[in-house]
Amino acid sequence: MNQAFVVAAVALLSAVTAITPAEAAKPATRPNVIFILADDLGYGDLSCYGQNKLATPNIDRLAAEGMRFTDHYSGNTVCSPSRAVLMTGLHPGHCAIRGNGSEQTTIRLELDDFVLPELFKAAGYTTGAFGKWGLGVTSSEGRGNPLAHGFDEFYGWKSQTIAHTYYPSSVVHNGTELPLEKGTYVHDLIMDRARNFIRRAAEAKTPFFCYVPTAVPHAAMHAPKALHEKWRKKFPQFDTKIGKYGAGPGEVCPDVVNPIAGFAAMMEHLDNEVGAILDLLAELGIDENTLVMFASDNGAHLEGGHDPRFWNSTGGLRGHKRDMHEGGIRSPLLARWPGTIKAGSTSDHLSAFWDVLPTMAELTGQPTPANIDGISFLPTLRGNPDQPQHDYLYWEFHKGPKPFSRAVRRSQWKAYQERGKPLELYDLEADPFEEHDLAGDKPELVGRMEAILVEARRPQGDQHDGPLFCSTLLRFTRRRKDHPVVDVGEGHLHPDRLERQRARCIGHGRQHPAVGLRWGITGGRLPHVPLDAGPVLRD
Ligand SMILES: [Ca+2]
Repeated sequence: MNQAFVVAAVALLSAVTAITPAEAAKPATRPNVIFILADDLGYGDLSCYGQNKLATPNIDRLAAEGMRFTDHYSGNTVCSPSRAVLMTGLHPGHCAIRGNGSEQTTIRLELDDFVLPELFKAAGYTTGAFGKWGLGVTSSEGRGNPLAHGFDEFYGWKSQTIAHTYYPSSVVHNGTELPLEKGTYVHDLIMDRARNFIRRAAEAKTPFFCYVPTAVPHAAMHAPKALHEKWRKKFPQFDTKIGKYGAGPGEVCPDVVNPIAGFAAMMEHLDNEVGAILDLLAELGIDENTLVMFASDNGAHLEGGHDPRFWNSTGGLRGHKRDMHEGGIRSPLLARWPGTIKAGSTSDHLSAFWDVLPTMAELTGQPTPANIDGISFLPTLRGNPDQPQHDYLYWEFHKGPKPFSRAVRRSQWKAYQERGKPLELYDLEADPFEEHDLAGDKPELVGRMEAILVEARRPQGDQHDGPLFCSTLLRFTRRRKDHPVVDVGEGHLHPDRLERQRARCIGHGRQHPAVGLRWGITGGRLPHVPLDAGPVLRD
């Protein structure tokens, strides 16, 4: 035995014996992850972020026993594009989904996107999603279904617009639509399923990723009756106010007497359920091996009779859902992982939804996918000061074919631009509520921000009309034996119709020469190949 080996062996032995019992008890690999995504919850809606008209003691436990981020951002300012960013790790200048749209065609992830649940699958996790998917019809075959993107189990609303009511006529479990009795408050069934999933995975000793995209507190302001009555007594002055909203298609969306009380009751209910999840982790003995995160998909809303001004739902930040001011995109982010994340800690690390995928890659020991925009914030969670930083964060939001509003955050500086209007510039350190536009005083900085607005994005065709329809329409999605099957929205195209559709796609490409078409075999994750020399292949 050579001397160097002996020295190394002794050093290793010393290192092993130096480990304290507390360190030895730390889980070494593959922690469970629970990601609770609130819907339209504002930066100021949690008491740990300053809410003082209602309390969220259980959600606050995530902050008291973990880390609270002050400068975290949603993926976009409305549901679908924000969720697409969370799934893909691409910021809104690169992510294909940049606005809400048709659940049949425009807001579905691509089958060859490598997305968050697939990352967990690659790491050997069991995966479940419970609530509002927001990226397609969950009972459909193919791209709209969360099971096509790496989830082992899905239980929740059939579609994003049906999730506007908490009393839908059906719920979807693993692609199958199940009728519900009239008056069933589906949110409770969903949360039960989420807890059942956690329990089953823990008892099977399988690491799990449990994604809980709850619809709370999105309109309609439907809350459990007893809690709603409790809050009506506290705020009787709003009993004359009726919250109206709609859900579709063909769904009943009851009016809400006193939607102010409805909001408080929804929040209390969600808070209790987060508490129930934390109690379950303790009961199952997996507290110290489970990372629980909580965030919101966009800022506070103004719908269904909700009054974010009464609640100070944005915490004073300017703007709401659907715009790019801070109140539309800044999100709470809480992360609790006892024994690893320092209890009661706060971080001002500049981060956004596109950072979640690489964070989870690092957490699970998986390679970070190439060409994504996120940066892992696991060092911050672990208290490691060696945290790589973004040069900037970028967003764009589409209400139609072109970006409607855009924003850049770079250190304390915020650039904001609505279509057709001059760029505005704010110093968030001195002016957190974006009240003083400094664009006229800082031409050099404005120039840099304008350059970022150009460099940060790839052009995108109109996601609401033909070109994307073509890209949806004419793609091989899988091969069944020797028969290529082409995704045509909700159905499949057999080989004898292929030529007709191919010709139609070429024709469409010639009518729209400025936009690209995608064409390729995606079931086997092969590269896309051009359909025709005419259309430009879109990345
Ligand atoms: Ca939302």
